[in-house]
Amino acid sequence: MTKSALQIVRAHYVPKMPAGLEGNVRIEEGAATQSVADTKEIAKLFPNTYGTPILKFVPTDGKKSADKPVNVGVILSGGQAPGGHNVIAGIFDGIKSLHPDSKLYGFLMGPGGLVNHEYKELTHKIIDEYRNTGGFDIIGSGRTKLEETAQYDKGLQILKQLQISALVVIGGDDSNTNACVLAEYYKANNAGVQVIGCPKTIDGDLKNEQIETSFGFDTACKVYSELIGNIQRDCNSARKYWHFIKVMGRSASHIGLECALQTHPNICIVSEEVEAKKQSLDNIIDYIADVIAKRAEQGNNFGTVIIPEGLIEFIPAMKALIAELNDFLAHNQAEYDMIRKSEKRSYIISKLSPENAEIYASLPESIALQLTLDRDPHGNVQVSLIETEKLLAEMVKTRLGELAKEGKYKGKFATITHFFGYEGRCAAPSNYDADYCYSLGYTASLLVVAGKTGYMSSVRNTTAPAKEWIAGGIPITMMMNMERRHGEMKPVIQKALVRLDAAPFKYFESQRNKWALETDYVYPGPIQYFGPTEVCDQPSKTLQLEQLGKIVG
Ligand code: FBP
Repeated sequence: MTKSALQIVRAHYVPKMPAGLEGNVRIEEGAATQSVADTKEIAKLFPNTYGTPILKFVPTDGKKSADKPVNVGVILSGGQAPGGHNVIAGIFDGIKSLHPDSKLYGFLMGPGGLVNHEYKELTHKIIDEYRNTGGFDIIGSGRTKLEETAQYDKGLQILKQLQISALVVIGGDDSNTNACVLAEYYKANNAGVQVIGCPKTIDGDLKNEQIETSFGFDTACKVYSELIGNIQRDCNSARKYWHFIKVMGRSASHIGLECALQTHPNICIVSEEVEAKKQSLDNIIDYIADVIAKRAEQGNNFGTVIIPEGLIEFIPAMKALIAELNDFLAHNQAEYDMIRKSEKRSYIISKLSPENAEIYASLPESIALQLTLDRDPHGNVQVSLIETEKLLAEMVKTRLGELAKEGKYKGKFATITHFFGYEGRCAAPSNYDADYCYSLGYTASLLVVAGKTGYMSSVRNTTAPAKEWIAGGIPITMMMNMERRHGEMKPVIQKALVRLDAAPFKYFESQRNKWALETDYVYPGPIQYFGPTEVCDQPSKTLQLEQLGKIVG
């Protein structure tokens, strides 16, 4: 494999770790825990793994070792996120440092690899090839949902065959939900296999009191912010385009908000605010058109609009429509697939309630069809395939035309649309993600050796220097609630949406009118891997505001 100069040098980067993980550790246990909501239902569904305490690893004297080798399996699940390879390197180094004969097996292409018995042993040589690199290609990833006992039993066969006593699932909220269900099943059946989760997703929506951030968010946002900054410098140079930029984040707007904090665009829509204020699509269009008209009055016929990928599902009327579509398609997908493309739209209209049928009928043909595309295996609309940026640009153009007729807008409006998602998911991890991921993996290995199951690896205090980070384990049931999926109520990890009362949004809110009219762009430039710590090691602005209450760098 030909390597870039950066890859060759970066392979030697030694991730910074919490001081507590460098020597021997002991476990400090907190009090019994409860799920965030629906405690009775969750406790009943997870009788063997519910309510366990929060764990913290603290340094202790003595030699760091395990009595016997441990064989561990690892799965990468869901969308790629920078740093996954370092989580695996951390698990590998962790189990090897505790016993040199320990083995790590990677299941290929996601949870499906476990069920289909597709795996490979990860050796020193393989791990060294992938240290500090982006991507999930070391073993591949997939979105198979583990939800049938037949799958768990099939998985158990290979785990037994390879004498694997613990499985680490690296994934987002849905995949960690799977991990928890699997942990419960194996415990209930005395299978002798522990299951540990690791918080991954660029979307940043797997976080709570104990999990500060999901890995990959930091790097992905830095990549998008570099690109947005470059676009802003271009549009401030040519002064002739409005750029409508959709950024990934299937549900929550954390990515859009973080990019706004890093780049100061003229407009950033936050889905959670749209929902809270019960805004309609027309309200959003009016807001964007108003800013454009005001900038035009100053002679500035250019600007940037950041749009979160999940916006459409947060507009209350659209949300109701999508919910009905989800339920309908969950039960009638086969029939829908048989309908000819030209008749799909009228077929759907005939099946919806009158209110939703009217909204559906009012959408442009392309967007209407995009709303009925195949759901992912978890029953979610694939919002990355819905071209919201084009929809908004089109609708704003029409609105500006109306304003011009009323004599309220005199300007030129030319748009360019962008979608940034896949560009950032496999970038070489920033120092933050390289360090955080390695520590998460190493911590997972300690949870395994401590015999724990149904826990998520956690590393906290990450706005402090890495030496002061705190490693531990959080019971996954603690993060769960009941939600409607595929037309049924299911236990799932609660998604962390943008909180409108929390510091990142509050800061954005205090600045956005200024950013709208002044051209106050920030150009963050590319991620730096070598150089002064204030350039290379800064955590995301979201994390700085959440943990420290201010932006420090
Ligand atoms: P995860 O939640 O699995 O981490 O994936 C998040 C994400 O990157 C979203 O931002 C995006 O909507 C989705 O994956 C795209 O999915 P796919 O990779 O299947 O196209």
